[in-house]
Amino acid sequence: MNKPFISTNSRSNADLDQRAIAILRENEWGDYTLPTKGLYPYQWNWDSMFVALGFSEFDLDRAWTEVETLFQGQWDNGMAAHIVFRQDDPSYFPGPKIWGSSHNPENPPTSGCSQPPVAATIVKDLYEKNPAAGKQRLEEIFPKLMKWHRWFHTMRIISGGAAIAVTHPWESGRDNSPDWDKALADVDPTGIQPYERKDTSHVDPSMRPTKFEYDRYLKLVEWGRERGWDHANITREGPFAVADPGITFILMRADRDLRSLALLLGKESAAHEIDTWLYRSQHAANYLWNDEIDAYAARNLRNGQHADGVSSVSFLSYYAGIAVPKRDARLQKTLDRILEASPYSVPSFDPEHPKFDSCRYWRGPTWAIVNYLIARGLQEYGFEEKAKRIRTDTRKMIQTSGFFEYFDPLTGEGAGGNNFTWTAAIWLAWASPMTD
Ligand code: 9WN
Repeated sequence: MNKPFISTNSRSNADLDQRAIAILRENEWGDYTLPTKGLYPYQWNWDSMFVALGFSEFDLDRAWTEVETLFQGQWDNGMAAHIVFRQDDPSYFPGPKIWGSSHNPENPPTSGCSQPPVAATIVKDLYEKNPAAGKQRLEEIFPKLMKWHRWFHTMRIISGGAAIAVTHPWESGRDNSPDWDKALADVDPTGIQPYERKDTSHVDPSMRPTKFEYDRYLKLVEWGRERGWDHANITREGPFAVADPGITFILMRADRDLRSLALLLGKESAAHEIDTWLYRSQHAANYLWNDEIDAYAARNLRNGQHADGVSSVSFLSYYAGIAVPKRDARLQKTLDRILEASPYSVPSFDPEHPKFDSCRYWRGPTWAIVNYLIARGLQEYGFEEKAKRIRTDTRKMIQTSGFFEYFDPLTGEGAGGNNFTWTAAIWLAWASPMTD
């Protein structure tokens, strides 16, 4: 079991650069990369895209390959799944049999839901690093990205709406965030098959989701499987559909980047189609804004109820390209308050909220990947000091604790899995002084 630690002699930055490269290499599994050995033995969607960003610092060809292998699991309906299973590994639960998603026998089996679509933005980054080397690969990946974004805009929207729904907390990538608490409590887990968790044998259970949550995660998987993973039906009628500021903002940004790639490739009609998606952005942001907490917040699509706490993804509005002056003044105050309360920002959940838990996964800990996205948006909107603060915090956490999955925002202590690929990737691409 991984024990969190604070190292007493922090290593030099050059050592950390080398160690980060070694972690990417050690977690490589042929043409794809594991989030970390033991805890996560498959290819995860947004992990792989951050991994590609990390690889692009020293092996651009390998970075493109990571993107390409993820899309080997793409469904005919366009979905790029949250996990691609290439073998059945007993060290992770739930594996391919439980998901039961035989979407296309020619492709590797996958899970039945998706994950935050950072891919188009990262593909644009890879292309810009070396346009000549990337042009052909961009041509090939572009239609796949288009198909995936279209899937979100058709399968994860409830009629008349614009914000993107998640139909499983795993789809959000922020599994046990308090954002899902109320909607998840409405899921009745009666009748689920007995199961044995594997995650708690790798990581201290106090850092992981609870049994209450896992029962409901499993119920949602069984519900989807029994309906043959009919995504439109699951979004419309399933037991759980919550508009997610994380995916909504990440997709908005990815749509903008995909649009510029479309124009670069001379694909005018694709650019027009993307315009129709972007046209609804402001509407989606309005829907998510919660006046009571001065932040964007998740919203249960079954009853319109807002989450009542601030998650770090609220601050992805800048990354998404959403700016509403009056609202932003309030959002900035919220961010100031949270930065003030957490020495190692940005906590995944408001440290002044009663549900905050500094160690438990997405209920408080700071995640390097989310920091990178938030700071990227803040920087683009001229909030340079805050972007710098977030980057410095990320650097400090890695320097003192190592390449952990996530960090305690109050102490900087590392938690969850160790030798974590996306933390190493973010170090290489953004947090290391080498990138100054
Ligand atoms: C379920 C791999 C994934 C990340 C998610 C993170 C966690 C899985 C789990 O690990 O989720 O998808 O079993 O806990 O929440 O964001 O992609 O690193």
